[in-house]
Amino acid sequence: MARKDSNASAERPVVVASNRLPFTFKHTAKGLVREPSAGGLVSALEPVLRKRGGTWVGWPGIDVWEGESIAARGEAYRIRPVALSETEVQRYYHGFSNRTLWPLMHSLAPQARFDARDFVHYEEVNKRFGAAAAEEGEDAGLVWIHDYQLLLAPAEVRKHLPDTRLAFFLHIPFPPYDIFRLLPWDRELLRGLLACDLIAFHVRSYAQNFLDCVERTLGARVDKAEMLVEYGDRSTRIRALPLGIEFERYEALARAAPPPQSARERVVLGIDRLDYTKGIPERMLAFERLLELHPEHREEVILLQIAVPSRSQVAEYRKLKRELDEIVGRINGRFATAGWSPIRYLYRTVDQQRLCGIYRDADVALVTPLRDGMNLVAKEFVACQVEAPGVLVLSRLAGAADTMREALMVNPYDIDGSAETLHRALTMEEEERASRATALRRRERRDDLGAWVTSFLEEAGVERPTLAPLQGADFSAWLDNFLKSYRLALFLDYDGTLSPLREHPSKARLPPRVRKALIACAERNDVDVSIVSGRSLADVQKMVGVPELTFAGNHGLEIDGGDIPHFSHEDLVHYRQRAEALASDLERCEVDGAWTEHKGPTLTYHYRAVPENRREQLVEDVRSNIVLHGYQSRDAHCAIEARPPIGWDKGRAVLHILRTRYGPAWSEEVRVIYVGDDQTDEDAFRFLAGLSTTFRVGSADTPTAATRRLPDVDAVRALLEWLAARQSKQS
Ligand code: ADQ
Repeated sequence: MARKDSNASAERPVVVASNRLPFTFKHTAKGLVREPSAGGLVSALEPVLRKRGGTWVGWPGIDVWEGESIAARGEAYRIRPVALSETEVQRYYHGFSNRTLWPLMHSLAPQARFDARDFVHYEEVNKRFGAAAAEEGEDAGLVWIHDYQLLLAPAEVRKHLPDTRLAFFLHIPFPPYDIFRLLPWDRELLRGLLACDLIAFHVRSYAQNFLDCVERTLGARVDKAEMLVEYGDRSTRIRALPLGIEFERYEALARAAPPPQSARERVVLGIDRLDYTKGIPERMLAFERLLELHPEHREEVILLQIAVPSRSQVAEYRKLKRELDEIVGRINGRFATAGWSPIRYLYRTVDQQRLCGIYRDADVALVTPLRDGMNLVAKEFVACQVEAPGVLVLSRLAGAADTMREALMVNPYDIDGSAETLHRALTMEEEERASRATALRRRERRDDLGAWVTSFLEEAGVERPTLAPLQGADFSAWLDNFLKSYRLALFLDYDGTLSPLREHPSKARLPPRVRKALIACAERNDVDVSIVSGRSLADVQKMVGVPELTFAGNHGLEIDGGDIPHFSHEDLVHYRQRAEALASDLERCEVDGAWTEHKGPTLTYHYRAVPENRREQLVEDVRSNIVLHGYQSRDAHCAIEARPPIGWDKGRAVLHILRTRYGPAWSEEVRVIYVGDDQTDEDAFRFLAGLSTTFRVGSADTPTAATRRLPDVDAVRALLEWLAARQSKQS
């Protein structure tokens, strides 16, 4: 059993962030009235917040407050409203959340709309949610973010709170890779989530889809057996934690509900938000088919469909409403008799007490979503079976089908099959009904909402996950097929890649084991090693100390080594003098802890040892000085590079080496691997995309064009050792 972590102590406050606050607000004659939301999740999380203290961050639904968090009246926790502008409601909420993510995550791709303007607002609002949660979460033991509206918020929280425990629960399905990759922003969303320590889904197949997506889309390292992901320097635990309901409350409400008014007809029940994922038209068609195939049910059975109005601002929902009105009219017109109409359709919400009575008295619950994260209606129906047991007919495409095995399963797209299953449910003997209901009820009572909260908090509280260190098998899986028996051109950055970053560049010595692995690679007759660095050529040659390699210094402006003629970019001559003038200006900007590194045509201003609060102004001054001298400034790790505005970078330097050494058809001769940790390596990653395998080392915070990430210098060493020892057909 993994150990608990003190950072995530059960005593410390919790911050919950969800799209909506746990209240609804109404403007009335008496002013603003606040009513608690009835949702099950709210009742499950409130006790945790009351016990541990903390804050609920969310959108109040209407324009209530700006900014400041306020204590919720009568509550032991605070609420922090996040205000949304009208445009944000349209684009973040109705747009990206409900028109893009909702259909796509439910694998209903043709319904999804992709609009970059929606995504811009989604990003913006997520940042605001993340920043608010981080502000509230400074002393928190856990920040817990909910659902698809906030997929990017974790990355923002992580920026501000690098050590706080951060967990996420997705209430809807996570689709297979082939669907998720339709999203133009798939990488961004996955990266946003991977800032978490724990990401939980309702069922295992969603967790597996997610693992598959991060592996194939981001090149993250995945341990499928342990359900762990490593992405750069961060690891995330992935879990399936099926949500439960407040079983005993539903059961008690069902017992207390008034008896049915008349027992004239048997009832097949459908209860949903009016949503195209819920398969309501399919359900009605299956009921129609039942009446065709088994006329004995005519005038005996009705379909009672109660649909809560939902998202009527989205066109697809209004279309569905019209479609249902039409289907109900047609079926009722076709079968109704003087005293009986087959479908009773109510377009409204029903209070919980009444709802539980309806659940109790129904003979069959027909739950037929085309896709559903979990589906709580199935569970609520089961909890309310306190008298003659009814039968649950459940779509195999609902998350609930994973555990509610005793239900009669249907494929909602198979109308005939659903009709036959419905017939079976309506004609099932009491003994079988009772056996199935007992088993279902036992499980839902045990795995109720409280049990879910407990297991989520337990999973969120265990020590940060770590994957086993990278091994030969990982590299084999990634590279065997790529390398085959080709010659390998291996390009490596120096600082932060081969050698850990240090306060001062002169201290960044090459670790002896890395040098040994480098030499072993270079000694192979099918590997050519090049070091590509921002240091000056002489400096990087000295630091590496393996003269037989090829070196590209000053981001490739100077190249030397091996069989390649010495290269110095022809435009450099124009910049020697200017570099000196810039150097003396930069030296004038030096404050305590800052210094300027002279690298011939380029310069680097280092500020690693400058206190955080002095950096912003300093960086601005340095940048404008660089630009004044006609140089380009580029951010590096606690440093600013000044480079002459020559159209040359690490990518072009790599191309120069490849063409010079192997000729214009180099891509047919060699396989290329490039490993780097820096923003300047991104030039090479972009240039080599599709032509090579590239690795970005270190923090997962910055986006990368690299194929994969490696956590640190040790992982780079492991890669070099594997490359050196690899069996190649040639050798
Ligand atoms: P929803 O899509 O909203 O939730 P569901 O799980 O079925 O779907 O929950 C619906 C809730 O609304 C139930 O509690 C139900 O009682 C209530 N409800 C439905 N119709 C009603 C009516 N006419 N009157 C009153 N109440 C009504 C999302 C995901 C689900 C996931 C939940 C929780 O889509 O798959 O199960 O979150 O994670």
